[in-house]
Amino acid sequence: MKKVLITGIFGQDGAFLAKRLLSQGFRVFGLARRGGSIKSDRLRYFGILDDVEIKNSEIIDFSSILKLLEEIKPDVIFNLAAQSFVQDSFINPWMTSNINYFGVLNLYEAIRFLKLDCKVYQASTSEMYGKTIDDVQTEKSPFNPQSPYGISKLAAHHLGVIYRETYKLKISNGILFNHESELRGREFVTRKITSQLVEVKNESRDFVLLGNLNAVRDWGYAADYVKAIEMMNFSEVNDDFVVATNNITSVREFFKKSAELLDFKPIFSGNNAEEICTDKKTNKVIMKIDKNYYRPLEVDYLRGDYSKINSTLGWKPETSVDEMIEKMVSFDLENYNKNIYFI
Ligand code: NAP
Ligand code: F7E
Repeated sequence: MKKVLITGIFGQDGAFLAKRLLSQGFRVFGLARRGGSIKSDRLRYFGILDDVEIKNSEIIDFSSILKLLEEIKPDVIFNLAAQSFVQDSFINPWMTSNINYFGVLNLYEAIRFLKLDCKVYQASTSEMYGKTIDDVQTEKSPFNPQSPYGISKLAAHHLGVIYRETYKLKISNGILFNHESELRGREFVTRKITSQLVEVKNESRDFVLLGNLNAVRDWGYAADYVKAIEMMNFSEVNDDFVVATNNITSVREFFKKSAELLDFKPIFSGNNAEEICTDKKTNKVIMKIDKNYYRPLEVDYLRGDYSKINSTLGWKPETSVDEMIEKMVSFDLENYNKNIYFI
């Protein structure tokens, strides 16, 4: 039975991936930092917490990673562990860089030291493109990161390329564009919108406070995207692949679609920080701008071309952004007040 190690297993992608791999009979180990039981909520939600072998470890502690790899000797590693919140990377740039770059260096050096012949997936990101020049980003588009998060991930991305070429490590970098789900952390804008709009509907919140409504993202569904990363790590190819939908939606449109599913009639008025959204049915304000949610530097526009992974591995997105928003809104409605947090 193949042994798979997933770092960051308590996160959104870790949970979807563990569920997929367990259902195919793999032995799944999960690297996670010690923490309250709330961190394992996603695995508990899928009913798989007892099926994964959780190892408490720290990606930034080299000796801890070395001992873990020596003990497990995994055939396949998915490195998902990261400080993944872009806004937080401006507040904690050192820790973000430490986890997202030096953590990856630790992993690759431990693999080299132990001479493991394993496949590795590294979670690269569309944030590496940052201030984009191309209308649609491919594996060949220039990188121009706009945050400490983007820089840390770009450094790790290049490290993977260098270790693949120099030491023949079997590394694939997945350049994943934003992917969301009902298991997404509530600080990210999509789940913030769906969960807080449900609270507005239930009258336990007055309105949703948001930042830049004009930001445009290529949003896909996380369950589709973990299928792509599984395909990368179980193929013979070691390469870099964009995973995206090639469809774009602004934050404003995402809010509007979510509000309409909850039977609001959203009307936007005002400009910039004075913009509000009113429910035409009740005349109540359901969204306001809070400048605290503006980023020091913004990534305005991302749109990915998934042709390479489609022609090489046969992957394509299956869930549209509208279907995904429906899933997220339904989930938040059903689970309102049930204390399911997915932090
Ligand atoms: P997530 O929900 O934030 O999960 C990341 C996990 O990493 C968390 O469970 C976190 O655990 C863990 N972690 C953080 N620091 C760690 C450390 N020092 N040692 C061990 N574990 C640590 O992120 P996700 O959305 O599932 O994304 C998975 C990966 O893909 C991340 O690397 C992210 O940067 C990348 N990515 C995500 C997207 C997206 O749109 N979702 C797009 C492109 C790339 P704690 O609770 O202990 O912090
Ligand atoms: O922001 C704008 C914000 O925090 C999306 C991570 O998974 O995807 C994610 O990074 C956009 C930004 O995701 C609010 O300014 C407006 O333009 O949901 P987000 P992100 O920064 O794109 C990439 C691919 C990753 O790799 C990351 O790990 O929405 N926005 N108002 C807001 N964002 C938040 N969070 N909160 C707001 O109130």
